[in-house]
Amino acid sequence: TLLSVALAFDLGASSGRALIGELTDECGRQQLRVTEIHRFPNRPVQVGRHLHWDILQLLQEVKGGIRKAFQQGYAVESFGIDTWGVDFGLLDANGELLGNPYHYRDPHTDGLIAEIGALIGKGELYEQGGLQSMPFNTIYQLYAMKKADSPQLQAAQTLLLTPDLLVYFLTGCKVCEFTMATTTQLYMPLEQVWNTRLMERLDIPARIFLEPSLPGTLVGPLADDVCLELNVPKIDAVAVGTHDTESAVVAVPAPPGPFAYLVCGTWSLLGTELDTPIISEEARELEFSNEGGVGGTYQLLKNIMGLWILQECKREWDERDETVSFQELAEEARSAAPFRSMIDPDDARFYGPGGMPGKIQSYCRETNQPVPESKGEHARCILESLALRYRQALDQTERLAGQRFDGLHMVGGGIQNELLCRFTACALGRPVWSGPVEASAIGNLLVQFIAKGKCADLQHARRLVAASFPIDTYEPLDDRAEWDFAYRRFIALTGTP
Ligand code: ADP
Ligand code: LRH
Repeated sequence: TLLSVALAFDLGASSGRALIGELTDECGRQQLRVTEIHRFPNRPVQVGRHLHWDILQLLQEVKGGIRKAFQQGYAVESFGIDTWGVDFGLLDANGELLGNPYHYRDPHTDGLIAEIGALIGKGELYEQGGLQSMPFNTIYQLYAMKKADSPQLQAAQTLLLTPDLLVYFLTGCKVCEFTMATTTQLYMPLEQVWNTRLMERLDIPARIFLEPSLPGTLVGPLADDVCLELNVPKIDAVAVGTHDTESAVVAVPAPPGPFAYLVCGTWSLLGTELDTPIISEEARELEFSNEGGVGGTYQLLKNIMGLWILQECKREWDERDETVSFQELAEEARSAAPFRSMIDPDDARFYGPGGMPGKIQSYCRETNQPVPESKGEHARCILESLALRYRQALDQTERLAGQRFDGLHMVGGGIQNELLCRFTACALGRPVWSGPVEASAIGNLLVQFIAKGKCADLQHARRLVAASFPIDTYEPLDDRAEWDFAYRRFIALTGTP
């Protein structure tokens, strides 16, 4: 029996997709069946000095996904949208979008971590926001606009974070979903209120922030004109865990009890799920984030540069007409020599777009290591370095949470890189359980089912994932000594145990 049908849009920094989720019950055995009906690239656009998202193109793709769902005969009852964190659009007094949203990698936030840190105090910022200071956090973006005397910011009446903005375009309803709100660094997770005092001190207008709504809130139905345009019925939008990372954590197939996870895509988010934030001195020193999650959880996690580095190498090689797939890159990495050179993936030079192979080479040259030349050597260097960074972040998570984890759950697009999963298991000396790939979209669907009372809670949701999707296990190999030695080199290189 078909219990419920929902539609999820998951927009990552590199691509977006629409998945249909059908919740079924066969003789008391519930399962979730997912079908991908639409996939599209997410390509930022450089305009003058600024980097923007093509928000209208993304809206067009979402509309296309809704239309396709009904054309293909799915009796969709609701939809939800999750996206990458921190970014936003500003609405004027008439509810119209003021300008193209900035991409979080726009250089206008360069230097602002230090500037706001000096103004407010790094300790105070962390105590109040509980977040790793990343240059892209909404606070720095708004401060950059303020410093530029942005007429947009002056005219702004409402700030809508990207998923809320897309939902607004489709329904006309304005909400601020909680998990995204906690990525702004302007929200206080302990007090559970906006940090209006900090806004005042930075001259960021408090009027533009809406009261956060919890994941699972019903936003409203598709607007009449959208239904007419797409020739679809008035289905409801649900504010899911609209931050993609939080949706992904919902779909980690862990049994009850503490677990460690790695959400592996453009970024690598490694951490554990908690009931309350940990905002200690040690957490501040290690710069761990406490992000609001689904179902009253907090995610203590480290934001690691991730497969962005490989993605950017691939983009550069593709542009030079040496087109290569991620699969081929993994193959070439497999045949390259092990532990030749390593990078600190979180070195600031790797953050901005462009020239990535050259940045890796200069890092290796500066640190007196062999310089990677071939694509395989670059890819091997990136994948080994990421695996070592994961070991470091898992150790730190354990220290902060006072837990020991038997292994690591990996979810997200990056787990299609089997070599990375293998390397991670070897670096950790513990098993890696990988799957599902489309964790964010699946978590998005599950929160819709929870909102409709078809699924009880997070635990029920995770049981459904475990029952519905294949999970692969990677055991460490017998090259422990080599990985331990490489880890010591990595720690010496990055300087933080
Ligand atoms: P995001 O949602 O952040 O855009 P995804 O979760 O879609 O990212 O993951 C994208 C990453 O997954 C890419 O950077 C790439 O490294 C990896 N990837 C995607 N497809 C494959 C594949 N077929 N083989 C190996 N890796 C892949
Ligand atoms: C991953 C992610 C991550 C960061 C970044 C901006 O897609 O959401 O959690 O916040 O994007």
